[in-house]
Order: sequence, then structure tokens, then C-alpha cells
Amino acid sequence: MEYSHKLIEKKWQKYWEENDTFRTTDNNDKKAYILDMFPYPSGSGLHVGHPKGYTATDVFARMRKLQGYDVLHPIGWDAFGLPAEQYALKTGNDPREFTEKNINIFREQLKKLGFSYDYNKEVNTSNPNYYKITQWIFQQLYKKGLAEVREANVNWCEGLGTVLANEEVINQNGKMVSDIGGFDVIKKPMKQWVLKITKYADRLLEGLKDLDWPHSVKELQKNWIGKSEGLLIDFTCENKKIDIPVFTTRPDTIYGVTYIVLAPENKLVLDLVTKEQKELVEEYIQQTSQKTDVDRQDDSKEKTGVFIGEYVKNPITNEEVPIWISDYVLNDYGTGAVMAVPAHDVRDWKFATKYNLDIKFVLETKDNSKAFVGESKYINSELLNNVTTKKEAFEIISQKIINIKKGQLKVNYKLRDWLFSRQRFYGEPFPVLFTEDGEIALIDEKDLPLELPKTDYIKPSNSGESPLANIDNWVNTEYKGKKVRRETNTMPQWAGSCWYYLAYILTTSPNNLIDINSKEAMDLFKKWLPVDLYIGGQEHAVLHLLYARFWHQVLFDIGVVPVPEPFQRLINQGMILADNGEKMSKSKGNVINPDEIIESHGADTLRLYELFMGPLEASLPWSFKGLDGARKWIDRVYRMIDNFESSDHNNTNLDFVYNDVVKKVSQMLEDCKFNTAISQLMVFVNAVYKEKNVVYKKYIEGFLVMFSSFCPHLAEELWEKIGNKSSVYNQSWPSFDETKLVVNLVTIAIQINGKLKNTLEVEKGTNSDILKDKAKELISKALIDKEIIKEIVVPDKIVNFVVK
Ligand code: ANZ
Repeated sequence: MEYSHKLIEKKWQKYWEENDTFRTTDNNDKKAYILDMFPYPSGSGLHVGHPKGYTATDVFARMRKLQGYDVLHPIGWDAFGLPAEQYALKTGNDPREFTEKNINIFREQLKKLGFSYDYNKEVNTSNPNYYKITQWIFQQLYKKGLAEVREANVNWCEGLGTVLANEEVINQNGKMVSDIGGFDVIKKPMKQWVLKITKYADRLLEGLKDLDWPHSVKELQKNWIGKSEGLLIDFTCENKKIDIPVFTTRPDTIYGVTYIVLAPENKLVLDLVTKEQKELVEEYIQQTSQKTDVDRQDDSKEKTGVFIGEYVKNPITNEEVPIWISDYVLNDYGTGAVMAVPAHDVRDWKFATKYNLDIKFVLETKDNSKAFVGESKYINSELLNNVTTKKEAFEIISQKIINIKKGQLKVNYKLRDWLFSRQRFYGEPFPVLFTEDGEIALIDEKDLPLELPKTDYIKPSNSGESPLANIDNWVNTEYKGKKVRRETNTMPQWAGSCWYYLAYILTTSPNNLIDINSKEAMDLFKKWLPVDLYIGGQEHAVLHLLYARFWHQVLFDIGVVPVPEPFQRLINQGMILADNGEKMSKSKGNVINPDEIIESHGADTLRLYELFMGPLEASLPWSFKGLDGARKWIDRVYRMIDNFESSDHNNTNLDFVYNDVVKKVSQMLEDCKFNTAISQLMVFVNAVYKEKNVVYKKYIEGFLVMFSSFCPHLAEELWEKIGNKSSVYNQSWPSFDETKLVVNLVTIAIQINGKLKNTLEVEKGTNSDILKDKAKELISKALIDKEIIKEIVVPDKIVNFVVK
């Protein structure tokens, strides 16, 4: 017999809505803030991948609620963005309407999945009430000197008509392309807002230590920040009286320097170059400007460069070495100049062998036909000969260089400041003004938000600026009696997602937020922060999570939030792939629409199936067979309640299984091991089916409470069916009785030809096959060379092997 998911799911969704069942409470000391990465409400609706993470957080949030916590489990919309703008451009519609429509579709879809979101707390990053605070936070960054307009060599994407952050550019076969759309990206100087995230590099690294995050994500963030500790060393060109600072992490190899290399764009190059070499050098600089950083760092490519005619003195050896330029040295890392040690650096080796430059080994190696990059004994290094560790050599030589005033310790980061302007319409306007004398002024707090102007038709401006540049009466205006010009760029989509987890806390009804900088806000932040569990895709390992942490740390420093890190525990859910293991995509036509599954199998089945597929973190292929299997089991649960009478009398048969299952499920959910927790629920159901008609009511109820976190609709229905009135969501998570877990062990005698060889402790009722296997394993030595002719098993008592 099957149950009608359509009737039941509608019924309970209506009940929850009418009873405001999931409203956030503030009754307890214990709190749980369970967060999903909020979706971008695209035109194509919810993808079947979304419910995987969303169900995981939902199960966890429901468990916490049933355990007596105050739970904050909200959802909202990362609503600004390029697709809506492009749609608007194509159709002449307003991106706001388009976005609103999509949000309504998404919300309906989420409701159909029965998530326990508190929709009173819904936020939308494109709502003026929301971006008022985004703008306020930007102003705080500005006031703290962390935002400035800078002429920067930016990543210009012609295809998208905008500048992109480094984080939004990827390397595709040695070419820089946009991560959205895969359009070509080139370097181009432009005036842009940048946020000085580099000032927080150390804090961002330090903060990772105490977070309960996947190791891989921490590593990605670490590498992205890319801290390296080294030395700045001055090499002096005596002819020109110019000091050239280089950054090196290997000052211990200074005796092996045979030339130095400057980035072609290094400003010193034109002062250093000799007349004879000038033409060649200028030609090379010109060539370099057409290359991308990705190309320049590609180690498989042949190295190129030009000698610039001058020499510098090695400050330790006083040797004269030639100065070269080459594009393998980047201008915006370190000092844009390196001391080259071809014997111990692979790139330098390639360059030196190509141009026939000296190679001098200063570390012992057996094979001097290639660069040696490991550690060994130092040679040809006056101060270091006989030193064997890099660390010691680093210290000795650094001290020497510092003493002779030729250098200083220096920490460098790969992290770059964050390019924060986009030439787009559909984003947050910057709450700033440019006065006629070129000054930057902030719009007063009381005049926020600065709203996006209404316009009939968005079109790109001819000058490569944002479409906002077309709206003359918006751009050129007056403020406090002065003529001013507005910023026409808008903020990147990251801005809204940098603080949305704070926005939920501030929200009293959809898109109504209290002042972020108030005592009331602080009290709420103290209650709810940090986020206890954050689940989302691995694709956000660097960008979103780094940007959000940066803003959070700034807000912490100015006393707006009470804790230094926003997200205490993070889990990346795996993807749901097509049944052949490929990524689902519209173009491949292999996308599965959750609406159809809800229609055919029910939301409870979809929820259960997606968590039962395998570990949450794994990417796994979709299987209709698996989906059917999930539904079959749910039907079995339904029949279990239907067929079995429940009684207040406990016949004790299920004592062990029930308590064991409660214990295991509770721990597994704590560890977010959802698939194995479901297996345990199955163990209980199987045990019930072995019973004769009557089951202890308390056990059935405990089961339903646990089951309700996975399959809330059916759980509510069955809860009602066994005679309860109020929602299963008002119950308590079941506890287990440890004493019932021990009585169930029995000792088995293991015999060979009737003689006792050993004993074995097992759970009562362990089946014969398992007993035989365990027994054989235990006395395997005694069975070697023996032929077993008969195996006698008396469950719970004896295993006897009759041998020849
Ligand atoms: C001499 C040397 C000897 C180096 C040796 C390495 C090995 P990370 O860890 O990435 O910071 N370098 C410095 N600035 C550079 C630039 N603008 N473009 C390209 N390369 C640059 O690496 C620092 C090392 O990268 C520095 O240490 C420098 O080469 C190079 F056996 O100096 B080394």
C-alpha cells in the first residue's frame, strides 16, 4: 500500500504556514544558527542539486529544535547579478521585476520541499532596505582607509563589458578568461575602487586556525593568501648609483647569484638601460604588454629576456653580475625584481641555460645537470660552509645583510587588493560623490540608501562605463548646495553576500532590518553569532568565504559584531551529477527538475533520497532506481504505522535496537553523517517488522521524531495517525537508555570437535553466518590444515566445528 504524498504534503505545508511553526524563537540559552548558502534566483528555477545541502541543514536544524535549542534557519536571495541585467538588456524589461518573479518561483519550490525556514527572516540583497546597510558597511571601510580609488591594472573583460576581480578570472589553457561565460580577459589600466583586503592578510590566515572547516578549504584559502617570509636585499648599480631591491625567500643562496632580473615594467628599467641596449629593451617591454600573467608564469613556455647593459654588485660577495629583464618576473609581486640563482631555481636555470649565463652551485648535489632545489650542505658560501639547514643559513645571512644595511626582513602575500568596481547597472550604487575639485565625499548616513535610479531602458554606455553613466540627471546632481558627480560603477555581487548572515539576524519581517549599528543589533548578534553550521558548495571555498570573513573582521574591529569569525563550522556538499556521472547542464539536456520529482515521488522521498545517496561531501550520480528505493522504504514506514498496533506496554523485544538506533542516529547527525543515520532508521523499521503486531508506543514515537527531520510531512501525518494532537515538531528528540545497550551481549563458546577453544562476545540474536565467520577468524590458527566437515551453530550459545 502506498500513501498519497500529494495530499499529505500539501496538508502539512499549509499547517506549518498557518501555525507559523518555524518562527525563530528566543526562549533558551542554547542556540543553533544553521545556514545555507543563499541562492541566486536565476530564471531556470531550483536545480536538483540545491535540495541536497538544503535538506542537510534542514535535518540538522530540525534536530536542534527538537533538542530544545533556539534555532535560526533562514533563507534569502542573492538577487543582484549579471543574468538579470542581461535579460533586461535583451528584453527591455526591468531587472527588478524579472528578479522578483524568479524569487517567487524559488520560494514556492522551497516551500514544496518542506524546509523549516523562517520566511519572516527572508532577505533580498537588491532590496533598498538591504543595500542601505551594504552601503553603510562600504562607508565604514572607506572611513577606516580600507577603500580607495586607484589607477589599477585591471582585468578587463570585453565580453562582459566589465572589470573582474582576480578571483573571477580563471586560467583556461594558458589564457585568462572570465569564470562566468569564459570570455577573454586582458590587463588594462583603469580608475577603480579597491578594498584593501591585503591589510587583513595575516588576520585572515590566523583566523583559519580555530575554524571547524574542511582541511581542503583551509588550504585553498591559505594558498590564496600565499604568505611568504623572506628578505628585501639591495643590489647596487654603482655606475648609475641606483639601488635595486629584490625580494627573495632564499637569501641563503646569495653566493650563487649570477645575474639579476627585473620585470620589464619595473620603473627602474628605463633609468638603468644603456644607450646601446635601449632599442632592444623597449621592444621587449612592448611585447610583454601583450602577454597575460598566466602566460608569463607558465613554466612550460620557453623563457625570454634582454640584457640591459648594466651590472650590479652582490652585497655579500661584491661580485659584479649582469642585469636582465624578463617577463617571468612579475611587476606586482615583491619588488618586481629577483636575484637569480640558476643552480637552485628551476626558472632561473631555464633562463641561464638559454642565454648562457653562469651557473654556480652553492649547495652540494650529485647531479649538476639540473637545478637542485632541496636542502644539503652549503658549499662555495663563505659564511655558510658547513651549515646544513636552510633555516640556520637563512638566519645567518639575513643577519649579515641587515647588519651591513643592505636589506631587511619582509613578508609578502600573493593576495591582491580586491577590485570592487563593476561597470554594471544591476548592483549596489556606491554611496559616494565626487566634488568639482576632485574630492571624494560620503553621502550622509541619514540619506542612505542611495537607490538605483528607475530607468526605462538599460543600455551599455559608449564610453565603456556602467549603464548608469547614461542617466545624466542622476549622475550629475547637487548635494548640500554643491555640484557633484556620482560614481557610475556599482559594487560586485559579492558585496551583498558578504554580510547576509548578519542581515537575517537583523530582519524582523521580510526585508525589514533593524539598524546594524545599534545596541539592539549587538544583543541579537551576541545571541546568534557565530553561525554554527554552514553548508554550501566547494566553489565558494575562496571568494565568498574570504570576502565575507574580511568584512566580518572589519566589522569586529569597529565593534559592530561581537565575535571575530563568522562561520564556525563549514561543510561542502558534493554535487548531484547526471546518471552517467557527467555534470548536469542545460546544454546537455540532462538536468533533473525537482518539481517533477516532488510530483511523482513526493518531497519526503526526494529529501530522503538525496541524503541517502552517500556521504554529504561526495559528488554522486543521480539514480531513479535509488529514488524508487527511497520511496519504497517510506511506504514501508507508512505501512508499519498502519499495520502495527502500539501499546503502552513494553514487551522489551525492541529495547536494544531502539536505544542503539537512537544513540547512533543522534551521534551520526551530530557528525553530519546523514546517509548512515538513515541506515540506522532502517534497522529499527526492520526490527519492528519482525515483531508480532504490537509495538511499544514510546519507541514508535521516538522513531517518528527522528524520522520527522528527514521526512517531515509523512512524520506529521503518522504522528497524528497514532493519536497525537500537536505537531511532531513540538516534541523532544528521543533519549536513549544506556543500560539497555549492555544487557544484550551474550558469550558464545567456540569449539573444535566439542572442545572449547575460545569465547566470543556478540550481540544477542547475531545470525549464524556472522557467528561462524567471527568464530573462524578468532581460531583461524587452530583451523589451519584442518578440513571442516560440519559446522554446528546454536545461536546465542555455541559454534562447534567438526574437523578431520
Ligand atoms: C632567489 C631564489 C633562489 C629564489 C632560489 C627562489 C629559489 P614565493 O614563495 O612565491 O614568495 N620572486 C620574487 N619576486 C618575484 C616576482 N616578482 N616574479 C617572479 N618571481 C619572483 O617565492 C619567492 C621567490 O620567487 C623569490 O625567491 C624569488 O626567487 C622569486 F633557489 O630569490 B627567489
